Amino acid sequence: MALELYYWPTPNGWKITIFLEEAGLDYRIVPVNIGRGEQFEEAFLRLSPNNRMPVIVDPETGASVFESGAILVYLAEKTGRFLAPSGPARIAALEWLFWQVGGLGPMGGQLGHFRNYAQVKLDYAIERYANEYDRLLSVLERRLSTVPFLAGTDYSIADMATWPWLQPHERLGQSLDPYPAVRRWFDTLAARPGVQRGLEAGSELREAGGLDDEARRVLFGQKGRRS
Ligand SMILES: N[C@@H](CCC(=O)N[C@@H](CS)C(=O)NCC(=O)O)C(=O)O
Repeated sequence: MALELYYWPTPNGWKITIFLEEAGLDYRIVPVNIGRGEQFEEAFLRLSPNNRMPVIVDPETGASVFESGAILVYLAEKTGRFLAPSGPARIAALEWLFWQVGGLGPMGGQLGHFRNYAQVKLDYAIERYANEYDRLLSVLERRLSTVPFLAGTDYSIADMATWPWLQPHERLGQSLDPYPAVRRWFDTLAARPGVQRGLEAGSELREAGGLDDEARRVLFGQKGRRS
């Protein structure tokens, strides 16, 4: 039976479509239009107490999992792929997975907000998050100068979690030019058919459901639910 993926095509969503495509799992996208505020609906809150996508529901086990890092671990354990079962490679994958979820994702998200969406341009905020995103790129550079993938020798869920937050680096006003090892790793992943399919998954949803004025108010406005 197909896994259900509650999803909208954004970096946090792509982490999961990339895994599902790489592993060749059968899944069905349930769109959660975050531009229109569907993440705040009561039925969704029962699956995702933090009102955010992605979420998966596995009809085979009845499990419902929110938070992209937890979903990736769940899927890796379900399939026995992209996460070592024990030992140093597993710990390394989890280190970099948590690094992404706790650092690169939120910093990239804030940078995107202040650079591309905020109704008031705040130079201080843009500079703060740009510096932090850049610092995290230099952390990646040190790691990827010594190993081909974040967990070491093998491609893992840590790479799948991190790549989607580098994919929009140009839109975030950042360059990979100072980081040759990051660039090599970025291009290696970008060339993988599974990554390309993950990035494409549900892209038609975005075109069909761009942000209208009300959605912008909810997500980004001063009086919206997130202000
Ligand atoms: N820590 C969460 C973050 C998820 C997240 O921020 N999702 C965004 C889209 S990329 C979302 O649902 N946003 C809706 C909102 O901000 O109200 C995870 O890794 O799953």
